[in-house]
Amino acid sequence: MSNKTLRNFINGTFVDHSGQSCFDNRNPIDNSLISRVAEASAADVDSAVAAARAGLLGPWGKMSVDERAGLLHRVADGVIARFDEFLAAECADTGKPYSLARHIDIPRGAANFKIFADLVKNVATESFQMGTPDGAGAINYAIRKPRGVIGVISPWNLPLLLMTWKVGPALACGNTVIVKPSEETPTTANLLAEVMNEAGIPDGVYNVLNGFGPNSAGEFLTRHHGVDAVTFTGETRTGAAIMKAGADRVRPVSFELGGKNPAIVFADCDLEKAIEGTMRSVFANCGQVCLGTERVFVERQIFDIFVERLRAGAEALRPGVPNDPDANMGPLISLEHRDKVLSYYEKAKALGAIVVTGGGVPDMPKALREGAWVEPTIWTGLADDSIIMREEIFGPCCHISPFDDENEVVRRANDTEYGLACSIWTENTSRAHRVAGKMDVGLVWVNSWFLRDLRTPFGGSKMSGIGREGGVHSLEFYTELTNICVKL
Ligand code: NAD
Ligand code: 6OD
Repeated sequence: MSNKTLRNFINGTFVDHSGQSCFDNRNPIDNSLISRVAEASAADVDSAVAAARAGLLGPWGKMSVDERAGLLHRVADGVIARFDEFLAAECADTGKPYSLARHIDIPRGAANFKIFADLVKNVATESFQMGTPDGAGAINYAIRKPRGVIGVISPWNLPLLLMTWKVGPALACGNTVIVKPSEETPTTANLLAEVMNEAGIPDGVYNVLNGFGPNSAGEFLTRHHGVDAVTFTGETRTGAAIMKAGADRVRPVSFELGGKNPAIVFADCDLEKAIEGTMRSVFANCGQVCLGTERVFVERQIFDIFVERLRAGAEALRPGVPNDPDANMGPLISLEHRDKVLSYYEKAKALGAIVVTGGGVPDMPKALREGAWVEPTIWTGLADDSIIMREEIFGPCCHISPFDDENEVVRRANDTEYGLACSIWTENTSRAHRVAGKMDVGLVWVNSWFLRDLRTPFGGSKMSGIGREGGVHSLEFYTELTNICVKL
């Protein structure tokens, strides 16, 4: 039993948690206790907001862009210097394989600071000359200012990566932040607080509040009048609650929400690449990636071989603990989330799906039986309007349907309330561009998946989000533009 307690981090200090209510942080591989976590009260939220507001006026607010960027490089270097600690913490909180977190979560957690620090140094603002009746003219130029205190609410699936994806640009633009990590995965936000202090980030610039959503730190933060903007990644219905919380003060929000992403596999694809990519897009991180594929459409000529190859791939996946070099699949995030995923597995059966593989809980060694393990699962045979095809499941599963022509598959793939991502597999370049342009989503990958250039716009349409972040689009959200018009 662990006796470690994670504390809230306010104004550069881990605050005393005596007398505070604490909750358990459990490891999903076996449900063992990792740590206790001090839940932030409304008074802690007030203190964090006061610290973050003061932080805007302190040394942070007076630094040049170069000075701030230099400090953010030190933060990135500090994460890399403590790589193994971040890796162990992230894998304990999530159960994900070291092999995955080593290549994605931790390096991206560091890169998010460097990329945006460099970006802000190199983006010009706009300027327009205009004529005036007296002939003298005028000049307009726009300047960017930080928005102020940014509330960052993040999820559990890629905790460090998705939190720093917001914190990196927010700080690069000169804001201060209050992070509310997911209650399921609080550890790396806490470790990052130590790195912030080691790097010399001034007090009040980075604050961390632990807790839940409704009637807890999440809601207290998003309702707080001292917060100038909220950036959120998580479920669509949570986004709706956060939007309502900020509505009376018309506060800006940036939302990265759920998805029900299609993959479209044409008969002229490179089958090896399509199978490899779809294996990743369906099963990576135990299917808990917002960009992941849950609806696969395969052209009828290759339907049977594709289903057979994906089945073989799914059955070759090896569930196991994060540091097992032979394992390539972890558990779901929690027993509660497993109940949700298993309820869809049952619904699929009840609807008459053909269960190509999986559909239940794997037989794990005794020591891991209390963990949130679930089988990778593939279905065929369901209608496009079935619940399995419409609702985000967020588990290692997909439904595969055949299609006969391009227009038909575009219509069916777009027939969803979500609009986050799509993968298209074809060797026909014209078709790739044609179909890509018709997809009602924020992100299309052709012959790949989750290939990320951080300078590009990222986000979803329809119920998958509001706004875009990445590159200059992050600057649009994390800064306020003032146009100055000078009459000559
Ligand atoms: P979630 O919405 O349950 O929780 C996300 C965060 O919001 C947590 O920190 C939680 O405590 C907080 N929260 C919950 N209710 C709140 C409230 N009323 N007010 C303020 N904060 C509140 O999401 P999750 O289960 O952690 O993550 C999985 C979901 O996130 C999936 O739907 C997935 O698609 C989505 N997601 C989207 C993206 C994207 O980029 N579009 C990326 C990752 C995850
Ligand atoms: O790569 C990113 O920047 C990003 N936001 C990824 C989101 C993954 C969702 O689970």
